[in-house]
Amino acid sequence: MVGTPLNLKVLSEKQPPLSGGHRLCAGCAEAIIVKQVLLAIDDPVVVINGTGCLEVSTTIFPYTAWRVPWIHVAFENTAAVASGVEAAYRALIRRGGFPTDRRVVFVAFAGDGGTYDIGLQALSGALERGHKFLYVCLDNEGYMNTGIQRSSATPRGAWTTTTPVGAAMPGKPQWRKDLTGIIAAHRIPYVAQAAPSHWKDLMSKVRKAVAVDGPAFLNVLADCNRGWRHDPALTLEVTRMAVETCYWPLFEVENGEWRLNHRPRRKLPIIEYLKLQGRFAHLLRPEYQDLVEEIQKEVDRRWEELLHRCGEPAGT
Ligand SMILES: Cc1ncc(C[n+]2csc(CCOP(=O)(O)OP(=O)(O)O)c2C)c(N)n1
Repeated sequence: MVGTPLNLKVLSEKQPPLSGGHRLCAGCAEAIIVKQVLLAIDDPVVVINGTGCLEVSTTIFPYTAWRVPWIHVAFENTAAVASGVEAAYRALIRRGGFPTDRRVVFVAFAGDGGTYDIGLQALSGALERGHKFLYVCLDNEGYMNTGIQRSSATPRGAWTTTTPVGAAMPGKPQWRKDLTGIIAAHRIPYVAQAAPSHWKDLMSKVRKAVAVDGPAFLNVLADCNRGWRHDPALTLEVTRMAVETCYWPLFEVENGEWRLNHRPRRKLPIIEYLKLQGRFAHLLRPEYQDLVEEIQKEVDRRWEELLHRCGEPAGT
């Protein structure tokens, strides 16, 4: 992939797209991911940002932390607005009213609430119409900005304020939605799953995503220490454990071809991931051991399915 080399020396010399002084929580993965995504792109960028933590924390009136053009849109229509902006850009070029020496890249950011749930229809439509933009889902597995409510991305067994832990409920009763699989079923040119702990993998995926001629989608695990209940210093450690337990595998689907990007040398048991986070603290108690076993089985089942799709030998 052409462009600035993806090494730390060169990247540290580039100006970050978000200035210091934004109001995202200490240790928030969203700030890390936004920097990784935008620093991977050398062309001019326009950001389309659905409502959520990223938007409210970076643009507290009358200030903004964005150093790139940025548009805020409603919760439900991030992809529809990205389509409109991209279509307007193409129309301007057709009329000869826009310089074409450097192309503009359109990047949409939205949370899992805005993507898995409420913005899914707009996203599906934009992908089917073939607009050329990169959509990044910042998947922190809940509606965090409004106080840690469950979403369809929240994993089974997780505590949230709307899936409490008690006699009636062991945290969220349902399995999480496989959004990356749903997006891959749209047969767009590029779909991938990434994590900020594996920054080079993530940034290489961004490079591929913005190079394709059509829509691209990245689902990125976005640790939220407020909602996941852990020390803010552990963001990347928790994220790495999500990858090493195969809870959050790193893979890509390029023109329909599935490829695994990281195979842990030793697949760790899911409890290693669960025990780092207060939202799963109850699962360490003896009465929830059956649920932990069920979660392990589901992780294994999804991992084996992925290995099969990627043409990899079966796991252990
Ligand atoms: C149509 C609509 N419903 C509800 C809200 C209130 N609201 C604002 S942000 C938010 C949560 C966003 O969750 P998510 O998309 O997962 O992003 P996060 O804040 O977790 O990054 C909600 C429910 C809204 N702004 N618009």
